[in-house]
Amino acid sequence: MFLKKLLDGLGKTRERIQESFLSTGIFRTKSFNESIPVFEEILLSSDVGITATNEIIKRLRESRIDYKTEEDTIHFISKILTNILDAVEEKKRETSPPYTILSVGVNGTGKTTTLVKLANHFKNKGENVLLVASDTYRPAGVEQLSIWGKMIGVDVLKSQKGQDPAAVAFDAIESAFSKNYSVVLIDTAGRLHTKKNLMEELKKVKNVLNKKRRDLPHDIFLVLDATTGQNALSQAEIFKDSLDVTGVILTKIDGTAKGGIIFAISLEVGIPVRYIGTGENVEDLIEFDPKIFVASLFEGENVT
Ligand SMILES: Nc1nc2c(ncn2[C@@H]2O[C@H](COP(=O)(O)OP(=O)(O)OP(=O)(O)O)[C@@H](O)[C@H]2O)c(=O)[nH]1
Ligand SMILES: [Mg+2]
Repeated sequence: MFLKKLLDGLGKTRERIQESFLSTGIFRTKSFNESIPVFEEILLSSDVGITATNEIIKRLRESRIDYKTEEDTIHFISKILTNILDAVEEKKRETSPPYTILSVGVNGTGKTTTLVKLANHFKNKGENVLLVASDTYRPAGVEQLSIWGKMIGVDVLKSQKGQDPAAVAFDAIESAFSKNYSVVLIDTAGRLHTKKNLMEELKKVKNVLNKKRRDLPHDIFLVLDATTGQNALSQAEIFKDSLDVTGVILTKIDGTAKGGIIFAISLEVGIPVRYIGTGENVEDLIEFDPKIFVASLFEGENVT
């Protein structure tokens, strides 16, 4: 089930990589040196990006392994790719309730949808979840969250248009303490008059939580839209500079062949990818696992 979702979700990126391998016969009919530029092209066309592609090719050249079979080659390439993702993988840590997550990102990347998916995920694990509509910039956002909350059976803390998002976050934590919510998910705006305003507002939300209790928020998830490719990368740089982003959630991976951006994010930005969004429904969220992700790119149906 989990794997099928990943395989379907990664459909276009997988096709791009697998078809390229099959049709060009690289590392099979061509020599190592002839294969390298073709492989480079495959990586670039999947939006792995120049820096990450160069690094992967460098590691491949340095290996100087005499690949006898296609399996050998794929196995080794998979190892290189997994190592890149593993290098930034965040270790699981203990958090005391309410486990508090702030979602941030530019407008339309999928923040609200993703928080609803997370709410559903935690609710199914038996947690008492509160969704918080801290996007006070766009009233439709509050409405959107309320509707979803009702659908999945999770409480939603609503806000008024123009209300201070930091005040909403403050109320949310008060409410979590008094009503024993074990998970608090705070949705924020993606658009304000300027980027600077947005960053300042998000910092304020974070600081209010932090004043309430030193360990809050536990996670700040940056939501990035995979279909925007290299653009997502520059957003990651900007948000990382302004906020202590603890993880990336890469959405809309189902609609793009640009899934390779995940390697650029890991290698160049150094933020671990924590979840990936594979569709518009509440179940379409997968906890990210580097090994399974890479294996499913190459091995498809054979992954176990
Ligand atoms: N195919 C696909 N669509 C997605 C995914 N995640 C979100 N979407 C769609 O992307 C659109 C925008 O999603 P929202 O959750 O409203 O994005 P947002 O970041 O909250 O937007 P703003 O609040 O306006 O900044 C919606 O149509 C979602 O259904 C995904 O993983 N796959
Ligand atoms: Mg939203």
